[in-house]
Amino acid sequence: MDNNDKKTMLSGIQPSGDLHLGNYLGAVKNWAALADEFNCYYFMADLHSLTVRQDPKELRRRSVTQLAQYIACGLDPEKNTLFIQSHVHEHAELGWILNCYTMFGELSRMTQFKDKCAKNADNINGGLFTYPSLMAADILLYQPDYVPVGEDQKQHCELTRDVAIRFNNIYGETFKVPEPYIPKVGARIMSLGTPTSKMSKSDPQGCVFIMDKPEDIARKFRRAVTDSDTERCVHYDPQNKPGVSNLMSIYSSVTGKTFEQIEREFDGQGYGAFKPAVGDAVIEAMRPIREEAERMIADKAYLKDVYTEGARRASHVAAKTLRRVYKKVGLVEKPF
Ligand code: ATP
Ligand code: LTN
Repeated sequence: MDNNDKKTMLSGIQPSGDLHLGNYLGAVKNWAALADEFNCYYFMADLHSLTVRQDPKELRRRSVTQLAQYIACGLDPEKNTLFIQSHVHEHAELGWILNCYTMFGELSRMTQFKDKCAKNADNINGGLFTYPSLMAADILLYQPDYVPVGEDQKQHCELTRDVAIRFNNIYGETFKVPEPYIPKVGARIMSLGTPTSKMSKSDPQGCVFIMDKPEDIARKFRRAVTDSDTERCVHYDPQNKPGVSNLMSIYSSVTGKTFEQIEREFDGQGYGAFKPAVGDAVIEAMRPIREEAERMIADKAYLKDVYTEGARRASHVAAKTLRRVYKKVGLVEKPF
């Protein structure tokens, strides 16, 4: 049960593929460090994944393997509430209500919607458009203070705040208005192939998955696109040297070294030495995570226990908020 003296954190990731380095460095790694200080809720956003066509068997499998990856990345199920979004039906129900308080114009402005339309031109469905209302529901059900996400989700978090404020203005204080919580380093890990676009599972060549074998990680870093400047020195300048700056962010995130320390370490060595060094550091950081995740994926009963207990705890909180909302908007109380 929640400790009322602590603030609350909540976040989710779609189980539409294995977790990648962007998800890890921009999100999950930072979540693990918050468990003692906050009441934390993290979920597999399986309902969100349906906005893009999924193979049903794969989606089911990935929702559970993502849980194993969360735990392997350091999310202790004793300290965090870990659950599958669709197990808590209040998400879909509040999502509908909030759809009615989210404006067409607001939804039309979402960058992720525009990006996904471009990538899925043959399936621009209503769910893709109203995705942010469901995300607002995911968040507001738990009254969190902070929503830890990567930079790309900031716009959705801001829309959530606007919807919460709009609802509170009409019906009186109902939702806590949450803040996005974005890490300083790692908030936007870029593709190793196209360092001007974010690392994303839809671009497997530029994307390092936490379950990748060491030799695959090494190859992806060796082939990482660097910059065409003539000096070829390891220097942080995201405007003019996006490739090497991205590698520096990754190296800094996995080793804890500052950009100045990295520049000194590779002074006079050029990109040829830097790229494999980043690959090696990532391999070592990912090794224990991959091994632990593989071990847990084999233990289905354990994972089931974790998501069962998670859904039980999450439902308790979500049901309370939804009851208040139903009452405020004028729905008749359910008699049984
Ligand atoms: P898609 O491939 O569909 O764009 P994704 O790989 O971006 O998906 P999400 O489920 O959208 O994955 O993101 C999960 C979390 O990881 C979010 O908090 C998001 O901000 C963060 N995240 C995703 N990609 C990156 C990235 N390249 N750098 C930093 N954080 C990221
Ligand atoms: N939209 C997010 C995933 C997501 C989420 C959430 C994140 C769904 N619901 C609630 C934080 C809080 C994404 O695409 N990364």
